[in-house]
Amino acid sequence: MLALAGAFLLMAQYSCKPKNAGNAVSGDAASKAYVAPGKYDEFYNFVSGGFSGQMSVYGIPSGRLLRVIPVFSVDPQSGYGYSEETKPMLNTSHGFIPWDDLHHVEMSLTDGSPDGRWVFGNGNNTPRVARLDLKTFRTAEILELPNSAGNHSSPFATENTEYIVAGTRFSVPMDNSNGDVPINTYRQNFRGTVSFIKVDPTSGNMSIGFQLRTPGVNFDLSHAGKGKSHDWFFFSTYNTEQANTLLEVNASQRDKDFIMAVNWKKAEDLVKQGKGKKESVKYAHNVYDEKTHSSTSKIENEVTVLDVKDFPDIVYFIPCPKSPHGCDVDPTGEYIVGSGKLAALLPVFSFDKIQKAIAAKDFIGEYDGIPVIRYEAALYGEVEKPGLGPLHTEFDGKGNAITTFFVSSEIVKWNVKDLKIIDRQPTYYSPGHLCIPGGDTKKPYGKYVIVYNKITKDRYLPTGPELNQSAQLFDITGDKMQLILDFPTIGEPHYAQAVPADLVKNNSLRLFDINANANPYVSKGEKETKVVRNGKRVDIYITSIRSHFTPDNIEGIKMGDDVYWHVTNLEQDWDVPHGFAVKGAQNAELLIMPGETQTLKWSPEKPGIYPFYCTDFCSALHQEMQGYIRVSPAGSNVPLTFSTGTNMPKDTVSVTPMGK
Ligand code: RUQ
Ligand code: CUA
Repeated sequence: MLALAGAFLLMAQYSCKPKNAGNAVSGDAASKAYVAPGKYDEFYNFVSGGFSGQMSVYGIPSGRLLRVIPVFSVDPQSGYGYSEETKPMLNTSHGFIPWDDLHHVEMSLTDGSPDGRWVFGNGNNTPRVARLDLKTFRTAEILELPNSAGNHSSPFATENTEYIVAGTRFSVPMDNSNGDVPINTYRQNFRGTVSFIKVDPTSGNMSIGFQLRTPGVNFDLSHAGKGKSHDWFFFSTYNTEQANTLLEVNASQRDKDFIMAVNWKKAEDLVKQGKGKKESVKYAHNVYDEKTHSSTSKIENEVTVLDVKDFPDIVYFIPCPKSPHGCDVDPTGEYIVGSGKLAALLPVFSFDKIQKAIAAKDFIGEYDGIPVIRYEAALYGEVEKPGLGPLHTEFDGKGNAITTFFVSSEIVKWNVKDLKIIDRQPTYYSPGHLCIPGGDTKKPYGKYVIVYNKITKDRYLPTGPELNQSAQLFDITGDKMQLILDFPTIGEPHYAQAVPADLVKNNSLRLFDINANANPYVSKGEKETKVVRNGKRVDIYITSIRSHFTPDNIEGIKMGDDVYWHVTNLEQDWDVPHGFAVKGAQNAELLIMPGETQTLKWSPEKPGIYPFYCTDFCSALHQEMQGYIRVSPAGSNVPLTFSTGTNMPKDTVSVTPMGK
């Protein structure tokens, strides 16, 4: 066992380089990935940014980067997390947090298929789940999760997005207990949590429906059941040893960890019957309002908890070899694939057999009060000699599965029914997640698989000690998977999902109606602009339109003032943002969309003249789009004035003719 763990580590460091790495692309590959200039891609690909905390959007098959959407990390480019309107999005029970680690994306589902409305992402470090609105490609909501640490097994949707589900990676003492305990009292004091987040079917608004309190294991990944297994949820677990130190050795002791099967319908019923306990906790709920272009953050203080040891008929453990990572359910809902990182085979469990085993109480015992089903009783079969270090599996909609193998650097296609291997292709190098469009849904679109590699090594021109991570696109329409494109990615991509472009592109919002702008600091035209002093607070209501600001000359600001620039973009044309920046501002720029108002706070640190300008090249006279603000000493009697086009120079300037 230890030898295998050692090999895993070794190969992760010196990842084996497949043979013929250079010439794996055959003749017609380029035409398959080629999307002519001006033509649209076939699929949107939503890709997690890992430690960048963002989500990026690519076109498939071209691999073109379309957008980076800020989610958990501040974004100076758009002002997200810097503007007064967006700061509350990053509030938590720990205060303002400008960063997180986003691993998994999940698109909202209707009847088990993506509906193109929202995409969810997890914050791993300070446990949070975000909902992005695909009308605006913006983060619309962020919900913090109490009783959690390392929100990794998250966010995964039930078939109609009834719930977004999140399992804690770290088990920890619960928030309402004294956490000041010796670390080696793990087994007494540390517990796990799975959160069921309710999603309002119309607005998408999230709230924690309930949490399950579980034994103190690590949850890694999960997937909801589908079709016949609709009522169930499956989670991979590791560290069932409940070790608290040197996990690479101590959490690899047991021959099998568990897949945890949860009957969430039954849990929901129990909660409806009032069986849950209310616990007092603290977590932030942040919502962005499209009408005011502003977010609010509210601290919630209660959660309903169901302890699974009091209700053993909602949770079962299924032994699964060697630290399973991915936990993937096939389109029919019958087959559940557990990918043991250190296992030499790939177990496929049968939902029907699991149900029979539960009915027959075919258990080998209990783990922390939870029944453990006999492995063979739940097992459909094993894929033999699939590769080394299986991580994740997706489905092609034709009865096949494709699995990534981190250690042997390959993807392997196998048939779900007969468990026979059909094809294997090298990837460059060490693939983590993979994405087939719709590949974890009821109706995969198939056609491509995109593989997200952890190591790029010699694939691109070197850029110092760090190379971007990389995606590889394969055509999977034939028997053999064919590599057709490599493209670098942002941050570290973990999971990604892809959907046909039409599902999203026709709903995309193009501008905000200025008449519907409900931001309290809007100026709906240049006539409404003004500068208002209230003690040491100065509010500047300013507009931008090609190619000037109103006002663009402001005087009478004094040292010690806090200045709030409320910039309204009066444009009503698609794709004409204006930017705003003022010298010495210690936050970032604003990038204001057509019809929108955004606010930048500025506290000048010395008297003088401060230019401000538009940062987004908006017209031929963009470079003329600028202004000045004058800051005077604290006691000065310079009156507050503001104007555009009237504060003319005291002197004129002209070219003095030669010889005069
Ligand atoms: S993980 S590379 Cu954080 Cu989804 Cu498997
Ligand atoms: Cu507005 Cu440049």
